[in-house]
Amino acid sequence: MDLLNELESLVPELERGIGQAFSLAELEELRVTFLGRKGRLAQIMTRLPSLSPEERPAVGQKANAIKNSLTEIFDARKAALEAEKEAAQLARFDASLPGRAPWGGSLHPTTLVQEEICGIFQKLGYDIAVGPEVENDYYNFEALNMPPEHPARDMQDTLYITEKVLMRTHTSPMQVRTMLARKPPLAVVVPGKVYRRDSDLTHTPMFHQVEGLMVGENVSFAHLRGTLTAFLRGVFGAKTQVRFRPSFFPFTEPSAEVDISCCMCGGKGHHSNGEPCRVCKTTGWVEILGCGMIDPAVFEAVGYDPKTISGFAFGLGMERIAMLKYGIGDLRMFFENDVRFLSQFV
Ligand code: 2U9
Repeated sequence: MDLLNELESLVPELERGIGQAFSLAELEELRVTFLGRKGRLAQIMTRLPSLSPEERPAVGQKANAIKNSLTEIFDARKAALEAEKEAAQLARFDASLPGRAPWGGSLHPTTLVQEEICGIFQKLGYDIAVGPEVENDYYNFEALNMPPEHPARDMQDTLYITEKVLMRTHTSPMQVRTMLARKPPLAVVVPGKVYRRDSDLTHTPMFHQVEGLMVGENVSFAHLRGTLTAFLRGVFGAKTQVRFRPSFFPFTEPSAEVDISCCMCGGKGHHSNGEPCRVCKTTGWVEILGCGMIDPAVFEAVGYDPKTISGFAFGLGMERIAMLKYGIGDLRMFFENDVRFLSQFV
């Protein structure tokens, strides 16, 4: 019987074809040729009606068996080809290679300096306070012994919002707020952003300050010197030399500016190869902060009695500290957020 023979011949034919199918795509082509809707098996089955009713059941059963055989052969080859493909991929995979580390973030140098400075003062018993960047004229100037028309207001070119509302030019207004809210003795440091109408290679309209004050009975200039010397040695190393020069600020009297021995050349003014030090301009010293004894007029503004209460205050720019500590030569680096720069601080 022709149909039965034809059906049976499909199995060896597929086996021959499969022996030459080396890819999953070729295998799929074969599957369509043999088992597809218009494939070899389907075509043979279209002739089933030409058989006599007695012959049909046997041919039908045979067709089913052949279909199962074809499917089995096909599935086995498919599994083998897939296993080969995976083995080839694994052969290219080197499990001994180091893994790709996930990209880690890092803290901005200003943040690092802020955390270090605040940490040192916290250990000395100071509280941390933060306040508004948009301030009233009163807290930023008037309470700090700078009445309207005071020439000291020209020292800081201010970003005004209205006549009486401005971007704070220092963090001092928060210290005024703290003194108004509390009674002495108190010791606080105030870190944060400050704003000035100033923009060139060494000045940005926004920068970061930390200011601090200690207020109580019998707080003296000796306490100021001891505190700031310990603080600066904490940041720049125990061998750091510290010197105080007379200066002027409207809110402190007497006032001083503080220099440290240059951390780039070790205070020598020159590097070991004889090159002149650019950071201290060969002087061996760099200016690092301003300070002084709080002016009696400031105590009066916050309702403290300057006859029984005294205190010291200091202020510094954090970008400047970070530049000296990390040897950063250009202030603009702090504000560009270039990841190649930022990722160096871990
Ligand atoms: C109150 C009273 C006094 C804070 C002080 C300085 C000296 C000072 C500058 C350093 C570099 C600002 O960032 S900078 O440009 N600051 O020199 N600051 S005394 O004195 C105060 C603060 C608050 C109530």
